[in-house]
Parts: sequence; C-alpha cells; structure tokens
Amino acid sequence: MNNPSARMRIFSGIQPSGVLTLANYLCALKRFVELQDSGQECVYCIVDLHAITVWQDPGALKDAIRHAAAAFLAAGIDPGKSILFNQSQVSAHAELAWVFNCVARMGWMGRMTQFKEKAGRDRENASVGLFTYPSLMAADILVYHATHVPVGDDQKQHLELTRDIAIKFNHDYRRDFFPVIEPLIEGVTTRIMSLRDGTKKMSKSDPSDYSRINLSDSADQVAKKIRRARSDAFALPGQASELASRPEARNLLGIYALLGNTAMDQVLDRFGGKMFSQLKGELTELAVAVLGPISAEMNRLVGDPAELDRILGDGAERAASLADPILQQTYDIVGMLPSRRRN
Ligand code: AQP
Repeated sequence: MNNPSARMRIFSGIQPSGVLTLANYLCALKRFVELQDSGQECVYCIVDLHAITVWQDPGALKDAIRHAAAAFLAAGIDPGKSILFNQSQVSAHAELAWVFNCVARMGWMGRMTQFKEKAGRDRENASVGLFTYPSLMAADILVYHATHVPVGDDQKQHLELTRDIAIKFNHDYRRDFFPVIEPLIEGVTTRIMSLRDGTKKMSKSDPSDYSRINLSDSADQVAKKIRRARSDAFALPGQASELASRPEARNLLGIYALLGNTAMDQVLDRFGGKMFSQLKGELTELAVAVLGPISAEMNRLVGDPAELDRILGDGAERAASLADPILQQTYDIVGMLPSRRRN
C-alpha cells in the first residue's frame, strides 16, 4: 500500500440528500475525475443508505439518487473506467457495517462532531443510524479494501475512525486483513463555506438555498447567489496571513482559486486591495463558465432515467463482485459458517 508506484484502489461517496453543490464538485467530484484519469482503480458510490439517517421524502430521494448519478457523469466520471453505483444495491455495505458496529466503541461514536452538529440539542430524537453513520462509512471503504479515500476536510474525523475500526478488527482477530487507509485531503481550499456565513460549511441540506450554489442552478441563479453572498466592509486582503480573520473573503477567494485551478497566492495578488464587488463579478463569470456545461449535461441526463438506472445497475454488479468475497472472508474470520446460498 505504501509503494507509490502501485495502483491505488480509490473509494469515495456522496450522499443524495439534495442536489449536489459547488462544494461537492470542487472538493469531491473534480478530484474523483482527476484520480480516474490518472489511471487509478476508482469505486464511486451514491450513498443512499447514509442519506436516510435523516428524514428523506421517498419520491424526492429517488429523484436525488438519479440527479447525483447525472452529476457524477456530467462532471466527467466515465462508467467505462470507474465503477459508479448506488450503495443500497450492494448489500455487502450494510452487512459489513453490522460487523463494524460490533467492533467500534460507543465512546468513539459519541465523539463525532458531525453527529453532534446534525443531532443538535435534541439528541434523544436523532436516529440510531445517524449515530452509527461512521460504521457504515468504514464499511463502504473497507468492503473494497480501498487504499485511498478522497474527501473534503469535513470528513477527516470519520476517516480516522475508519482507521481505528480497521486497526481494532485486525488486532482483535489477529490478522492483517483490513488496510489502514490513507485520506486524500488536498487542494488550496479543502472546505467550502456557506455563502451566507463564512464560518459554516456549505451544505446541500442547509435550509437557505442562498447559502449554496447547486450544480443544477441556472446562470442567473448563480449570479444572484454570488451577488448576495455575505461580504465584509473592507477591501480584499492581499496576504494569506490576513485570511483567518476574514472568513467570507477567504471563502470567495478560495472558490475562485479552485474553479480556476489557480494558486491562492496568485488570487491574492490579483484581488488584494480591490472591492468585493469586483471579485463577485469575476467569480460569477468563472462559475458560470465552469458550471454551465455541467448543469446542461445534468439536465440532459436526468431526462433519461432508464439509462441512469442501467449505468447504476451495471456499476452495482461490478462493485458486488469486488465486495462480496471480502465480506465472506470477514464472516469467516469472525466465526460465521459458510453460506451455501451465497457460494
Ligand atoms: N462544504 C464542503 N467543503 C468541502 N467538502 C465538502 N463536501 C461536502 N460538503 C463540503 C465533500 O463532498 C463529499 C460528499 O459529501 P456528502 O454529500 O456525502 O456529505 P456531507 O459532507 O454531509 O455533505 P453535505 O452537503 O453537508 O450533505 P448534507 O447536507 O446532507 O449533510 C465528501 O467528500 C465531503 O467531504
């Protein structure tokens, strides 16, 4: 796994808990495409079982799964090169998650900040699935013996827990079975923040549509959202050291850098001392140029749900052929009898 020339097995997923956002594109999809095109073995999953850890309207969820598939394809995922599927079609994910529920400790789960944030004050009323979410995420990754996982910085804690689960499993059962995975958290900006609050993550489930740019937004919507994005009263900073105390400036400059594949220093040189209005104008032009073709292709693809379902079904078969043997070996290791039905 540490041989840099070895082909990596990449796994990553996105929840269909709403329309995918600019943050999903910049910090996930764009990176997924680069990894695919660099010749790595890539398994990409629309994690629909994760989405139901909070309430989802069933009809809307079906649409959201197909929309997410369209976003992956429109962003450049090629189902001939990468495996693309939705999680619920490959039952090994949920089965391995159960085993991991028995390996992970309550204390580990209780420390997860995503659970604390999503459950809020009313923890008693949160679903058990939301609490054990990280076990399912660990299973998603480890059921493929994936070696590398590209995610945004917000998922770092869950990846550390995945490593803890792999280490404890290997220790408890005295074998080196699950790989201790490496996160791939890279880029000039690894967390995109809300357009309404530079200290809060951009999220597809934020109640305010003005907090985010959806990949399906029209050019007019993108322009309106950037125009209304929160700013502060000062000229834009020209030094990286000034960014920490200027969350809104940091966010918009970071988005500009990622969209244009430009280093942050160059972006600071370009906009330092200028007004927010200038940055917003140029950011709108860039965002529309990059996102316009993606949203047009998404619209075309969602017009053919049967084709999307075919692509996901085909991906699920290929994914299951990798995952099922690893699940069977896991069952054997923990002491289950061989299943006649499966063999
Ligand atoms: N704001 C973000 N900044 C950087 N990366 C982000 N990702 C999501 N939001 C940001 C990355 O996108 C991938 C898929 O994430 P996800 O959709 O499965 O889960 P999430 O992080 O919970 O995303 P949302 O939009 O906040 O969903 P909801 O609102 O349903 O909870 C991951 O790699 C993630 O890091």
